[in-house]
Order: sequence, then structure tokens, then C-alpha cells
Amino acid sequence: MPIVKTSKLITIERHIAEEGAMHPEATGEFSHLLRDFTLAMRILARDVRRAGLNDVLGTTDGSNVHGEQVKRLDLHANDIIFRAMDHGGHLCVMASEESNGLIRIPNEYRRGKYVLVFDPLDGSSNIDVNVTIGTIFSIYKRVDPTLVTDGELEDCLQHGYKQVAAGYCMYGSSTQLVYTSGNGVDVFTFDPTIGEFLLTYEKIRIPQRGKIYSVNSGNAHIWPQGIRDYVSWLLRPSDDGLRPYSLRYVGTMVADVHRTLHYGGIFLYPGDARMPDGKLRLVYEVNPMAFLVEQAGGRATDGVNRLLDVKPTSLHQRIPCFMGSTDDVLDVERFLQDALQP
Ligand code: P6P
Repeated sequence: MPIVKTSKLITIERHIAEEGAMHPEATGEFSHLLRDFTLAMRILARDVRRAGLNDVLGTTDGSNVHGEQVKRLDLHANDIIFRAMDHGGHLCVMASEESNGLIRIPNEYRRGKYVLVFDPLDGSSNIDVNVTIGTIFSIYKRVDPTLVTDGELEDCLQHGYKQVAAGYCMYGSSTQLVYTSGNGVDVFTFDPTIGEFLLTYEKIRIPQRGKIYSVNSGNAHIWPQGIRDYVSWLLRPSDDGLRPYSLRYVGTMVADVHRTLHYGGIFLYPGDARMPDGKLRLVYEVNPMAFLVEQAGGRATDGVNRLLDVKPTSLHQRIPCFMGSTDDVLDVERFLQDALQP
């Protein structure tokens, strides 16, 4: 089994402090940054749970930079994260799916050496029907850590392999924070009776191959030929019993990737005739998830290139993504390559 359940009673703060101690040069600033972020996650865990009672469901009149209707809980989550993170003195800049441009640190607060990019509430289309949603985040060091000025766009457009930490908080049947700082993937489950995130799974290892594929099949008619060939192959029974695969698709990236991390298989959002670069955003959705998948021993590419090696060129750029069990991602890459052969 790829999941190492633990009986150790360790809070996420203790875990972060212990990881910090592994880096003699650590100043504790990173630990304090993550402590502030987990406060925002605690508040959102409470608010998402009570959304139906607090009349925060429903949509605003506005739409975000992507032209998507913005749910009120989206804006609330964006605001909570900003207010938890703007004054700690650890960040020089933030960026969010819900912000057109950079989120500046208010003038009265010190600028730190870290950068936070996040999707405050991923899966917002599922908010009103009580389906799992989540927050995705990624932390970088600023390009020039000697500076104490405002962070710039380039600080938010670094290669994914430069992430110092990434994770997501999933508001599902329980609230779980899945996190990596480059030392494997650990899962912390929120215990609302004590207000703590407790370590529940250590060093998740994704299976080499799974039996589940996760994609929006409603786009099949506009997929590239290689994807159509791949999915048809997955559904053809094989003599070794490895196929057919099962389809599981929540429509919330956090939930679909979380299941893939635990059970293996592949999550894919390919480019298609309508959206050649796919739908998911490289900077604050795909890169954090790619970091987690690789840290769990999986593979994450755009069909050709390692996602963490792709240089972002704009905050909200989209990118095709294929991530999960190594053998499954290699399979889809082969079908994409074969479809290009004359
Ligand atoms: P589709 C949610 O809106 C999201 O950004 C991701 O969480 C999810 O994987 C994807 O979009 C779902 O998109 O086109 O299948 O509804």
C-alpha cells in the first residue's frame, strides 16, 4: 500500500518546525509563513462547512479574469488568505486566480523573501452542491532574496522546480492539508475539536500504475487524436487484466489529484480544439500539483515536457496537464507521440 498511516501525534506546526530544523540556515521565517497560512485554512475549513447555513452560497454579479462567474465563497476565501498573509513580513508579493494582477503587500508592512501564489477555492462550480472543493498554494523564494522591495511579476513566474513548498487543503468529508517542501508528501487531517491539523499519512507513494483515469469526457469530440486513441485503449479489456480502467471525475482538481495520489492512475486535462492549452492554470494549479505528484514518486508533463521545467510567461496561462502514476503518464505520452507519426 502506498499510504503510510501514522500513529504519531504531530501537528502541522510541529512537523514544519522539525523540517525547518533539518536546514541549519533556516531562520524560522518559512515556518512562520506556513503557520499563518494554516490559520487561513482553519478559517476556510470552518466557513466552507457552514457555507450552506451562512448564506454565502450563490454567485456574485462579477466574473473573474477568466470570465468565469465568481462564487461569493471564492471572494471570501481570497480575502481570508490575503488578510492572514499580508502583514506577517514573510512575503514580497502574492498572486491569485481571483486577482487580475499582482497582490501587493500593504505599505505599512515589511516585505519578506517569499512569494505566495494560490487558487483560493478550486472547484468553485461544485460549491453549491456540496461537492469537495479546495485551496491550492505554492511558495517560492523571490528571485533576488537580498531585496526588501515589492515583489515583481517575474517572482511569480518562476519555473515550477523552484517551488520551496506546495500543497492543497481539501474541504471534503474531512478537511485535509496535503503538503510538500521537497521532502515527500504528508497529509494532515483537521480535527475541529482541537483546531489542529494532525499528521495522518506520511510520505505518500503513488503506485507505479493505477486502474483509474480522470478526465472530462464531455470534451472527447474535440480531443486530439492521440487522446482519443489513448482513452479507447484504456477501455479495451487486456489479457493481463490491467485494462479496462475505470473513469472517476469529480470536476475539482484537488479531489481528482488527491484520489490519484492515493490510488494511482492518471489525471488529465488535455488541450483540445476549443482550448488548445487546456483549462488548468500553470502557475497556481498545475505547478503545485505537479510538485506534489513528483514528490510522491509520480510523473507530471504537458504531454511532452516535464511541467516543472516549463517557464511560465503569464500569471494565468493555461497548460495541458497529464499527471499521476509514472507508467500511466508514459502511456499517454506514447499515444500522443504515435498520433503525430505520418
Ligand atoms: P471542467 C474547477 O473549475 C477547475 O478549475 C478544476 O478544479 C477542475 O479540474 C476543472 O476546472 C474542471 O473543468 O471543464 O471539467 O468542468
